[in-house]
Amino acid sequence: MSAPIAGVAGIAAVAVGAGLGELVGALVAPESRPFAVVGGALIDAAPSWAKDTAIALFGTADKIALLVGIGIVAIGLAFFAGWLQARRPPWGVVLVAAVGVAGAVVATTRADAGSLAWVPAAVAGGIGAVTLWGLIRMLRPREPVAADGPEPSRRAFFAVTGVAVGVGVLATIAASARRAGGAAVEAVRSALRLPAPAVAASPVPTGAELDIPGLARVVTPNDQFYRIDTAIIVPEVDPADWSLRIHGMVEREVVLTWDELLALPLDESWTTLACVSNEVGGTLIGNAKWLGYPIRSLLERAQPTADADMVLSRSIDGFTASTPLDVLTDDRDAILAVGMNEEPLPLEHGFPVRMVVPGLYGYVSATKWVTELEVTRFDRARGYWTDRGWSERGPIKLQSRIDVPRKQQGLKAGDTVIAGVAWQQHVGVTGVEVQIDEGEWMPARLATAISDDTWVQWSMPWTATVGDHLLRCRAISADGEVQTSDRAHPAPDGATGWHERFITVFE
Ligand SMILES: Nc1nc2c(c(=O)[nH]1)N[C@H]1C(S)=C(S)[C@@H](COP(=O)(O)O)O[C@H]1N2
Ligand SMILES: [Mo]
Repeated sequence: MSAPIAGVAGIAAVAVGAGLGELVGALVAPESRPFAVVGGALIDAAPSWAKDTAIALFGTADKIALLVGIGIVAIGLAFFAGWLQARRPPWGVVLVAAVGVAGAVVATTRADAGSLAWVPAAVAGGIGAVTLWGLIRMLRPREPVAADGPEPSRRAFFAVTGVAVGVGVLATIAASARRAGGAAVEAVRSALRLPAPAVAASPVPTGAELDIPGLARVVTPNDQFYRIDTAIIVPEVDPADWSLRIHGMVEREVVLTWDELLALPLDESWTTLACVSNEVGGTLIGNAKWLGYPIRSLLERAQPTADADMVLSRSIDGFTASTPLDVLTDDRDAILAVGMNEEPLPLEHGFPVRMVVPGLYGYVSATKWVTELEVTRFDRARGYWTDRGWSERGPIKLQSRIDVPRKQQGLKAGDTVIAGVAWQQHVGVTGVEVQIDEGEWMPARLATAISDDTWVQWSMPWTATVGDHLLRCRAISADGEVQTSDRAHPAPDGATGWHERFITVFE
């Protein structure tokens, strides 16, 4: 039998196995669906340069890219298993079964594994192996080959192969539909009414929103807010099941339930979140009005011991962030947030509860789906990304970005505007300067900042002349620091350098 046909048998067998594994997973152990387990394990195993590259290449579509990558590798492996089973039975079947067993083992080691975590991968491996065995057996000639047309077993082979692929595809579709249809937590979320704030945030000051087309809005709508996390499947945490445990180096352990949290006086605050992976000029940053309870007040209840210097926050899916204790206990708005722009947190932004800490990159502060605060020391515990080569501390660096004129837009000569945003959360920005064609730095007009914890818009009128131009910007902080021109990559603690943009102006 030919290698391609045996390979197709392998792909069909793996398709039906994986599809049914996904479907069974959607029914009994949604967090442990085969693709999610493999994707999650790969994300956790990936070194920091791989995260960096993935985000640089695919941005917030990095997880879709990963799943496509896993799919391609799975197809290659399946083809090989088919070929192997035809050449050296039973090794193709053994390979498929072994991958299933390995998947089942990995599934049980994931942070969010339930007692049935091993089932989806076991189903996938089992069905894949049996199907492969049967398909390759059908291809073995047992009767004399008929004179005209393909032998009957071969026709049956193609029929069964087609059915297997079809079942695999349908099961995968059914699995995703089941997830969408079974979004019970989303229903809980949309029915939820958050309490009114005890202390409301000041409204967006007049003059904070310059309203320039193409310029990032000063308040980022939730559905446009960047999303970065290691979760292949967005965790679905029912508030009724949620609790937060504060433990470790504390005088007394504190456990807080959802109802207890909502009964506390909640404050609103404006904070601009930023990702350490944001390149100069990048868009992994957004500003929102958050509603939540000061972490400081919770820590007061728990009473950290004198030698503690860090809080390791942990999410339901095992992500951890190391936040300096003094940042969580000073007067800034470091909160356990339940609301984002006057709504409950969207699921992908950490529903029901996340941390928001002004001034620190998200990877050391903004734990979504948070369930645990362990008071500890930097020399005793490390956060998720620190284990992967990023710094244990991540204060946000002074940065600015040009939003308009846009790169793609063919600009016409004449009066126009250069505009963008600048930020250094919890320090504040006092100026932005613009340089055109390597000339003198000129002060831009700074919009009114909402607060030192948020980014600020800036603009500068420009009479654009025909030809190519190089625009640059740099920010000046409230500390008097001038944004450095030194270029640094995001790893290990945030990108630096000036954002620049080449613009061609037409007549
Ligand atoms: N549970 C969990 N929380 C997390 C992460 C994660 O991977 N898992 N990523 C962090 C990082 S790196 C960033 S930049 C912010 C992003 O928050 P957002 O997706 O709401 O914008 O979440 C942080 N909180
Ligand atoms: Mo991040």
